[in-house]
Amino acid sequence: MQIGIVGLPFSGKSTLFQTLTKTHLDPAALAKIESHHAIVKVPDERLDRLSAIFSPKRTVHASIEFVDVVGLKKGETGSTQFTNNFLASVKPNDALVQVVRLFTNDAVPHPEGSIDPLRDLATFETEFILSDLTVIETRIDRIKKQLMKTQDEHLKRELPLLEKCHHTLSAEKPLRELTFTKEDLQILKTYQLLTAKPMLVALNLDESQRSIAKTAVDRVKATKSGQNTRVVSFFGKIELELSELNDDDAALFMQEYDIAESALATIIRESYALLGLQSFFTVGEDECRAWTIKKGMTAQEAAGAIHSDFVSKFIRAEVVHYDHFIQHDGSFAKAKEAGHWRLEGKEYIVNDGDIISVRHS
Ligand SMILES: Nc1nc2c(ncn2[C@@H]2O[C@H](COP(=O)(O)OP(=O)(O)OP(=O)(O)O)[C@@H](O)[C@H]2O)c(=O)[nH]1
Ligand SMILES: [Mg+2]
Repeated sequence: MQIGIVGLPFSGKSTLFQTLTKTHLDPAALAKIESHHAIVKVPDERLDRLSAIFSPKRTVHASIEFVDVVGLKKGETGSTQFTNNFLASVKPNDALVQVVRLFTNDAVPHPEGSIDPLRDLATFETEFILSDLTVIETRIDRIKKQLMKTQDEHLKRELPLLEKCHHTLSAEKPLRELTFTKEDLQILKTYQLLTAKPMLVALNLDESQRSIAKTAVDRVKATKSGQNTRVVSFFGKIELELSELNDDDAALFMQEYDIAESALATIIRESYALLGLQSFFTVGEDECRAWTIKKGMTAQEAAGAIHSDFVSKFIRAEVVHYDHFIQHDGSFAKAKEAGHWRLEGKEYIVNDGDIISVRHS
């Protein structure tokens, strides 16, 4: 799972990237033209607790890759230029975090000359819609030509889908506002359409703007519809300081600044929700581990996340939910006695927090 951090120049992308990934980029690295990648452990208190119970040799958290997407340039007219290079680096991401600037800082002026989050969001939307329109129009032309030669069933199914997308984009709406079937998504995936990517809008505020945070979030939310967009706010500068502290100092710091949850935790949680992800666990003396899967996956598909061989060799899954396991003192025997230990088949839909052991041939 890869999440791209995008936003106008000087909006705080690299600040957020360093906060999330707890990496430090020196000025030379920041000035580089390639995007920065880092893999982040997904914090999960449940896994920490399981690990305390089993004392395994290894504890493995789920992970997400974040990318600080660079490449937006200032054009000759002074406005930001969305180069093909930049758009190409956005494409491989599964979801986007768009950093939008609300903080003021005279040392780094906003590239458009003023703070206006709705305008900045609209700028991105327009550019991404234009890029998707080009991809879709080219594809529609090609399909129409091919259909004059052959009556390919697959192409016949694809055409109305692309026409539906074209219609939406022509009305200046992003594709993430549409609902697609699983099959549609499979077809669209190959085109890596920018406006189809789930998006988390992250408003970057100054510590002194605390009182306007909620209004700012609500104002952006009012312009966004659909389940594939979420909006949060964060305090870029102090969050970066927070991420550099050890756990004890961080707790004190959060108390002092009245921060309920770190940006890292908020953004990972929201990204999980946006991407329809959830975790299940495997436990034992060797390893306690959290695995990331899509919501709605069956036990057989989930087993495939552990090992691709498990899909064909799957027999049954032993399942106890984390909550039941903890309620029964972290004992499988007690959970079983209370009727919370189940043997499930291939079609069982896995729940967030299930502890699973796969029986396979
Ligand atoms: N006052 C204030 N300054 C911030 C905040 N977030 C970032 N900055 C400053 O703004 C400048 C740009 O931040 P970056 O994180 O490098 O922004 P960026 O979006 O990666 O910028 P480019 O990669 O150049 O497009 C830096 O000098 C930061 O210290 C914030 O929340 N408050
Ligand atoms: Mg940067």
